[in-house]
Amino acid sequence: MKKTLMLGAVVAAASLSGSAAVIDFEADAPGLKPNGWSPVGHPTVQFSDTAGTDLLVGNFGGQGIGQSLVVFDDTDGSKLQIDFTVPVDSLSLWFGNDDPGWAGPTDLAWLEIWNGAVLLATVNSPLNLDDIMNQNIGWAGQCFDRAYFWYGDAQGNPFTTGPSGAIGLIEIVDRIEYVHCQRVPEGGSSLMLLGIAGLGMVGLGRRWIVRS
Ligand SMILES: [Ca+2]
Ligand SMILES: [Ca+2]
Ligand SMILES: [Ca+2]
Repeated sequence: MKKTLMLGAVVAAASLSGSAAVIDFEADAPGLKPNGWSPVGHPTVQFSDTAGTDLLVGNFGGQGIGQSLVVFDDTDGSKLQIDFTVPVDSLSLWFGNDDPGWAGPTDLAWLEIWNGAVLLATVNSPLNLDDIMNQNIGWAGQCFDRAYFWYGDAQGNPFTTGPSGAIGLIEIVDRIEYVHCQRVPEGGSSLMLLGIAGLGMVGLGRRWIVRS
């Protein structure tokens, strides 16, 4: 019970201050995870595999940073779906398993940002193809409640195995940082500010009129 209360306090503090929370998977039991799974200490974040139920926490050496989250497998076109039950306005994550034996120079890491049914942004990053987790990708700007991360070709198609000999690259992510959206000031402070600004403009207008 005490632990639950403490977690609640940490989450509330993060939402109020806007400080970044970090998911590093070190406190999570290794093994398969169901879709909709939340890591220890982050009850407002839910991970899902968009094809099948193949999320797994484990230690993959330099492909992660200690324990990391993997989206298997290399043939089903999986993306990692991240849902935020409390909206965020900033997200970044580190990615690994950029194995040069299974990817080429035109392949990219992709990140899509959604708020409800609205696609806010699509960003991508080249892979440095050294099979080491030493790159990250992210986006910040306005509140959102869902993101997708995946490895794909230059057009964003996720990897599958097909007759063309398409390759597979399994997503491994770690050090996921997010910031809850800042709360709107209470008590109509925004309206008051608008009102003050409006009065100022009226004042300027009057001065103009007097001078002319
Ligand atoms: Ca980790
Ligand atoms: Ca999958
Ligand atoms: Ca790398």
